[in-house]
Amino acid sequence: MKKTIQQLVLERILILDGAMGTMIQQYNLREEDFRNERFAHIPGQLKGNNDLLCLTRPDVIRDIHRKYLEAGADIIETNTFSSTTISMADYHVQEYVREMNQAAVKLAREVADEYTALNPDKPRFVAGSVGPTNKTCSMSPDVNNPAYRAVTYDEMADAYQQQMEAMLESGVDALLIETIFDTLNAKAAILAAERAMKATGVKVPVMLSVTVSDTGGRTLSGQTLEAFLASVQHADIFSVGLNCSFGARQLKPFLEQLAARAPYYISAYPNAGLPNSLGKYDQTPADMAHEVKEYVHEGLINIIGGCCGTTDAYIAEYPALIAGAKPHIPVCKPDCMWLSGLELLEVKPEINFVNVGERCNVAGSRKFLRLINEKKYDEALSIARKQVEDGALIIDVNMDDGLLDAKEEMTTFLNLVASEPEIARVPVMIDSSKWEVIEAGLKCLQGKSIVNSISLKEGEEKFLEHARTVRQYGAAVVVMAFDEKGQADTATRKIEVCERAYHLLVDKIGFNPHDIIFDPNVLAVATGIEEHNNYAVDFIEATAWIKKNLPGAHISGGVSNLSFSFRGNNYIREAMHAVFLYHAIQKGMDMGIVNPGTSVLYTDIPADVLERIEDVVLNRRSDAAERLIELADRLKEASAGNTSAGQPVKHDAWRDGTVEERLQYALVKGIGDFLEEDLAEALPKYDKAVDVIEGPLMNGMNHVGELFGAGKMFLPQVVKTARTMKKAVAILQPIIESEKVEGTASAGKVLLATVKGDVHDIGKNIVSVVMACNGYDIIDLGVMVPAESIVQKAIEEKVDMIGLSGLITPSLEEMVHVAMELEKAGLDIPLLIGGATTSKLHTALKIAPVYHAPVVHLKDASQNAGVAARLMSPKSKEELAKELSGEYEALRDKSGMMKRETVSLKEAQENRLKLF
Ligand code: THG
Repeated sequence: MKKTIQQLVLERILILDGAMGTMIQQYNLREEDFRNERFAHIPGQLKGNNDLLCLTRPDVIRDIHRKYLEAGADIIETNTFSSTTISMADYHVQEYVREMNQAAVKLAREVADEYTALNPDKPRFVAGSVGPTNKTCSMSPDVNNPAYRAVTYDEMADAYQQQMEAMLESGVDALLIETIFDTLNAKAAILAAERAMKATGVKVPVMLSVTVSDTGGRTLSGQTLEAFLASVQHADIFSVGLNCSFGARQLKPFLEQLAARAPYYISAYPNAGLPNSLGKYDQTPADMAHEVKEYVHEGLINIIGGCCGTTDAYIAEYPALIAGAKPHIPVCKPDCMWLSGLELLEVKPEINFVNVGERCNVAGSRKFLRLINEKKYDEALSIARKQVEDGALIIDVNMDDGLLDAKEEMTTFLNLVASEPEIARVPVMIDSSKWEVIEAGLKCLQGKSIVNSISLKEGEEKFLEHARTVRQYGAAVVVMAFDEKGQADTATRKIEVCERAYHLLVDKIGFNPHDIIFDPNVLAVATGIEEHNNYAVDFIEATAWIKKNLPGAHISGGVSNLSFSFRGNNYIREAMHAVFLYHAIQKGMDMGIVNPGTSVLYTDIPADVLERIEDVVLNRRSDAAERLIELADRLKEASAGNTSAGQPVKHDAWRDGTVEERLQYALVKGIGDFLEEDLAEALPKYDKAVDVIEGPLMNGMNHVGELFGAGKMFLPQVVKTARTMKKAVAILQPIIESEKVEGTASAGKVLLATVKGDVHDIGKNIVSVVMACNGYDIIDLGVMVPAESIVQKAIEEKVDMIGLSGLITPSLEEMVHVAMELEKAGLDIPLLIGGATTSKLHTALKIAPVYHAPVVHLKDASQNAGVAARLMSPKSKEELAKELSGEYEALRDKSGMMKRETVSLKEAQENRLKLF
């Protein structure tokens, strides 16, 4: 009987194969290979759609699988990284995804089985490769609209489920959800895997592999690896690991982080080192093996393979490396609650209290309600930001108002929160009495959040159904002490309801007890109704009982409810909350929905006030309420005129700097609140409004670039910075316009695009701003722009120059493709090249040779205006072209690649001739 992966992983380190793309490149396939006769009718280019080769060149894919098996791979991955309707839509072949997945699994299965038959002691396995797709659920591709999403969670889950069902039916041994860059995409994939396994009746191990995007070790969507682990904690996971990102050496510290916390087997498949300036990987198999050896020796891994740049030669190094080595032993499951936003919140027993910010609640804050009603989301976000600054570890969000579309507002607000890294750092508590609103909220959050709330109000069945759904989305849950009879008010009732709910959740459906938060109902005291007097005591008693008798569970409550009868007297209210928390926390209350801005401490309350408040909270005398009301009235008179009622107004130290310093700080932190006043102050100091942009604002942006490069900022923060920059420019725009000399013509027309395959546009957007400020008309085609669209638009709009942007390595090749298309179309428009992986060397070697017009590489956005000005005058353009060709020539000579490039120029020119 063939051993399973689960059995083998206990015995030794398993070898995964290497890159599929790198191997495919070696076959030098042409458009006809990808297209074949079968896809002759499909418009656009199919070359580059590697997954399609399972249908059009199965011999090549089979050959690659065989090479990896020959090299010693225990597990081979199907050639299906992009085989979802979402990714395939780019190539207009989305209707074939089912067949593609089936064919891919069949190919891999056959070859793997053939090798197993040759040596049954080394069984071979097939993992279904599931990539992240080309879209992201938790980020907006549109800088102007951070709430926008190009794809929804449901669409993503459906597309994945379709792919996975085809894989499971065709015989995969595991599902490998890989190159995870957005945890919300991954959560949709995990849900899809569960659904697909249920639908097909085939259960296989689920493997996850994350890619980190910056040297700080975060995902592209900004999560730390610890936060990621919390987000996927609900899933039945076989292994977790890292792939792509960096070479083995650079990946190691992050692998260590993961292995120290993840209660799963650990996998790693790094790139063959870091790419050089041409986007190629130079590391040799022996070099890579040398780095991987450390993983093996330190017991970090269970599964090892290769990503970009690796081939069978790299994998062939592994068998000797792992022989006799001890596999990693997974750590234990956490013994506490894990929550996450972009960062992890570990609610350990030693944390005595977690405060949840209550202010983003349309029912609990008039201001928040007004802002949402008026769609002033920026200010509404400031309320959230302030709470986090004030120390809220979680923020509660509630949109339940009769006149609002709560579901839509929840979605919009949470999407906006996701693009505010200072807020998104913390987990969210989704607060609604409408189930559909809660579900909508869960679909927006990549972190592990809290559902607030479920209860036994509608009986056991509904309660458990909701609990199962909560778990499926990977959230923790607040359980209100409500049942079919209504709200539990006495200690006995609270205990009875919570105990019943606990056993249903834990015993009946195996809900993780650490993920249960009981809310025994904080109800208003001192209302004048005698039955209400013991409410706080009842809560505290129930808390003590729950803590002792329902292991793992947490206790929370809406603290501000307690003091409703003292509305209008903030000091008394806050003092009451402090007193209540002081007693409840001692008995085990470990969470609470509170106003994090409160400044009243239990120890600061004067003795006479404290006595009267404790009389009320602890229900110590029958006239307690009257005596507190009397005291409250006296205090109110005394503090008349003191509007802040015990809350000193906070002063931000950064506001004391020079205007340049403030602008830079605002940019780096992405704070738009003071831009108006700071820019107004800066303007008189500069000649022209444009100078403010090119001076202090660009300095700020450059500082951001440095911080990002040093791993001290992560992408969502940078995106926010770009938005703030945009906002600053929008404020200056009218002044720039008015400073333009009347009747001045446009400085020129510039077409900008992020090339196909790439979604990054921060750099491009900055260029757009800077160029627009310099009087250029900008036509921005956005991201993922195919070469055909660039050519067509350039002709239609008669642009003066084209700027191409890209951040990822494959964009380099796409830029060459665009340049070739421009040449083919007989155009003479200068080309500007920019973006993180681009370089002067690559431009000289690969792009300039295929296009006869000037091709200029720009190091950063500040160079654009200068170069553009030179391109606009025929004389200086010629000079620039000469300079460039000299420089490029020298670079080409230096790297000795002249010959090959001359050929491709000739090829391009021949193509051009064909057209005429
Ligand atoms: N349990 C759980 N969730 C809850 C509650 C609870 N969510 C809502 C609420 N109760 C907790 N949140 C608040 C928020 C604000 C106030 C009270 C509870 C509050 N607001 C001021 C008032 O009404 O006087 C409004 C002041 C203003 O407009 O600024 O007191 O119990 N699970």
